[in-house]
Amino acid sequence: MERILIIGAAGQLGSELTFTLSQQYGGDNIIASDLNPKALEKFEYCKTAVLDIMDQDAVRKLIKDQNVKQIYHLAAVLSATGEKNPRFAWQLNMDSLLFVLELAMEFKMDKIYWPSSIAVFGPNTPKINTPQFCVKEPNTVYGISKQAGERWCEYYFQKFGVDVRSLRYPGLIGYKSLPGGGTTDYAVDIYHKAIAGEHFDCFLSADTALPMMYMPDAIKATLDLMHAPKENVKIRSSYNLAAISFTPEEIYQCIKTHHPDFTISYSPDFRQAIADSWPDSIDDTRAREDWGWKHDYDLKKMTADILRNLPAYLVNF
Ligand code: NAD
Ligand code: AKB
Repeated sequence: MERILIIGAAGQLGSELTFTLSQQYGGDNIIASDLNPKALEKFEYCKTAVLDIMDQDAVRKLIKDQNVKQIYHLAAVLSATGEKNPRFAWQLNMDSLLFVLELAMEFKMDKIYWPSSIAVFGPNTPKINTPQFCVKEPNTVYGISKQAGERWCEYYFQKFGVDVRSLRYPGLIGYKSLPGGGTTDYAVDIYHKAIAGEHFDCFLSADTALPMMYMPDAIKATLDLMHAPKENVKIRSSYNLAAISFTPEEIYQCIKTHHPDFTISYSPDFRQAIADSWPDSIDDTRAREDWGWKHDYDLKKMTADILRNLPAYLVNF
């Protein structure tokens, strides 16, 4: 039996991607792995493994023992946390990707998935409808690691034929796990505050527009890309991907239509500079043309869905 390994499965993206992969391939064929043993308890429907991606012997052993043929490598330090310990962020984000790409060659893997981010863009990038190919010059360690990672993915594809696929996600918004240290994560936290009946103090200014996406759309995009015929995946660095763009004030006003007493204040901190260096909106024409990407959720539909479903999840946090 050929298996799929998810590294960093217990995070925001992995928690939901692992569930859908288990539905598609059967839980016996999916191994959810993470550094955090406690967080793996939620995966009762698939195999699990406590695994540090930096422990090369342990990763090799698991791949061999379990006949792993696909890897979704999600473990990373995100933008805001990365700035607190840049050398560690570089080491984890870069060394782990290069290791996974080497493993793909060593074990003749079918496919690898590795997410990039809008953090590859920087202050000199066109801000509106940012094109697929343009000046990048990221100025966070997270963005630098994602840009370098994209170059390595394309290199391993062209030089060694590794079938590695990637998306430049915008800020991902889900309600099934807690924020993981990103600049866009205010848009996750704000729903928790609204449901709890608490005031929300936003670390970005009211008018900071950023590209965002609801998690079900992100899962759909990821699996559409991974299931696309190889010849349709024409970009081997990473695809621009877009759904919605909004500001903190716009998401607040949308939540307020459900919770009229909800209040907000704005206290921009170091994350404001990170957000200011990123695009307001993204042109994802290539993803739409090459493998048929289409998003389902706008701000209104996403907000209604989160506010309807989050209360039932809160007992698990
Ligand atoms: P997250 O921080 O929520 O989850 C990361 C997971 O990796 C955590 O469960 C953590 O325990 C695990 N991990 C950390 N170090 C590890 C190690 N050494 N070995 C094994 N596991 C380790 O992150 P996320 O939001 O789920 O993001 C997943 C991926 O998607 C990342 O590569 C991130 O850069 C990318 N991405 C996320 C977003 C977003 O908005 N969430 C946007 C763009 C790109
Ligand atoms: C972050 O804010 O760091 C992430 C991302 C956009 O990559 N959510």
